[in-house]
Amino acid sequence: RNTRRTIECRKDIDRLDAPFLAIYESLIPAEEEKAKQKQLLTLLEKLVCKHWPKAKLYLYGSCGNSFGVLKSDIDVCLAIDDPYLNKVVMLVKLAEILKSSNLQDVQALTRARVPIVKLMDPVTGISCDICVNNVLAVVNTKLLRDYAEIDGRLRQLAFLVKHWAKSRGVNETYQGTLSSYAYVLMCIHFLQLRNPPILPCLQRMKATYAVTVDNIECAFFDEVEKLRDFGARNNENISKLLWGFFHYWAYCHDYPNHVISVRHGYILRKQEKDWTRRVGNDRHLICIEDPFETSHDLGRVVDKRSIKVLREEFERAAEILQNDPNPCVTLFEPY
Ligand code: 3AT
Ligand code: MG
Repeated sequence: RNTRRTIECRKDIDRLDAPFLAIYESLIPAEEEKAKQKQLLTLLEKLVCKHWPKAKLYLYGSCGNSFGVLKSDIDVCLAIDDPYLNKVVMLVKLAEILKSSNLQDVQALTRARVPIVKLMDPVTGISCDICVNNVLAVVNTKLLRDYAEIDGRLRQLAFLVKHWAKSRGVNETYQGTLSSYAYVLMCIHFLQLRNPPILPCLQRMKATYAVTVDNIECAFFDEVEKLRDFGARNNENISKLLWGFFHYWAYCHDYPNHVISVRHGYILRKQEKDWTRRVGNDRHLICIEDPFETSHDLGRVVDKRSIKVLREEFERAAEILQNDPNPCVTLFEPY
C-alpha cells in the first residue's frame, strides 16, 4: 500500500490560491467572538475565585493557540498550586459552584483521560471545558501560538486542514481519528521539512523560555518576532503547500517506520522510540510525537479500522488537489 509516489504538482496550482485564501479568511473568527470568549472567562474567574482565591484560569487549545476557527468552544485550565489537591474532588466541587450560577449543562466528566467540567453559557452561546492543573496543555498552546507568529502560511494551512478534517469526519478522537492538536503538529512538521524550510525547530534553538511541568522540562526559543523572515527564501503559496501536505500523507509518509517529531524538526524511526509493537492499546499505526510528553504518541487513538479511513481520506484529498477541476469545493464536501 505504501506506494511512495512522487508526482509533479498540477500546472495550474497557483490559480487555486485566491479561492483557498478566501476560504481561510472566512474561517477566521470575528473580533466580536473573541470578546465573548473573554467575557465568559471573566465570569468564570469571578465564580472560581470566590472559592479558591489563589486559583488562576488560563485559556488553552484553539482559543489560545491562534488556530481557532469560527465558533470554537473554549478550553480553560484552572491552575492551583496545592500538592494535596485531588483533581476529581475539585472538579465535583467546581461543577457544584457553576451549577448554582446561570450556566447551563454543567457536567463533571471525572473519568475521562483528562477529567473536565463541561458547561454552556446561555449569554454568549459558548461552550467550555474546564480542566484542573493541566499546565502542559497551556505550554503546548504557547508553542503552537509562537510557531503561528513566525510565518502566516502555517495558520492558513492548519485552518484548511482542520476544516477538511471536520468536514470529512476525521477529527474525532473517540472514533479513532486525530485531534486538532495532532493535525496542527502535522502542519508544523511539514513546514519544518520544506526545502528551504518555512519554519525552524524552536526546541533545538537557544532556550529563551523554560518551565518544568510535571517533571518535564519544556524549553524553547520564543523570541519569535526575530524570526519573521525565517521562511522568506521559500515562496511556496498556500495551494502548493496544501497539495504537498496531502501528497505527503497519502503517498510519501512511511507509516510502518516513521515518527514525525516537531521537537526534533525531522523524522525519527520507530525503533528509536521503541514504538515498534503494540503495547496495551497503543498500536502506533501513525506516529506523531508530542513535543513535550515525548513518550506520548498522538496517533495512539488510531486503530486498524480508522487508519484505513484516515489514509483513504488523505488519498482522496491528494487526488482532488491533483486532478479535480474545482478542488476548493470538492475537498470539503461532507462525507
Ligand atoms: P478545536 O478547534 O477545538 O477542534 P483545539 O486546538 O482546541 O481544536 P483540541 O480540542 O484537540 O484542539 O485540544 C485542545 C488542547 O488540548 C490542545 C492542546 O493544548 C491540548 N491537547 C489536546 N490533545 C492533547 C494531547 N493528546 N496531549 C497533550 N495535549 C493535548
Ligand atoms: Mg478545543
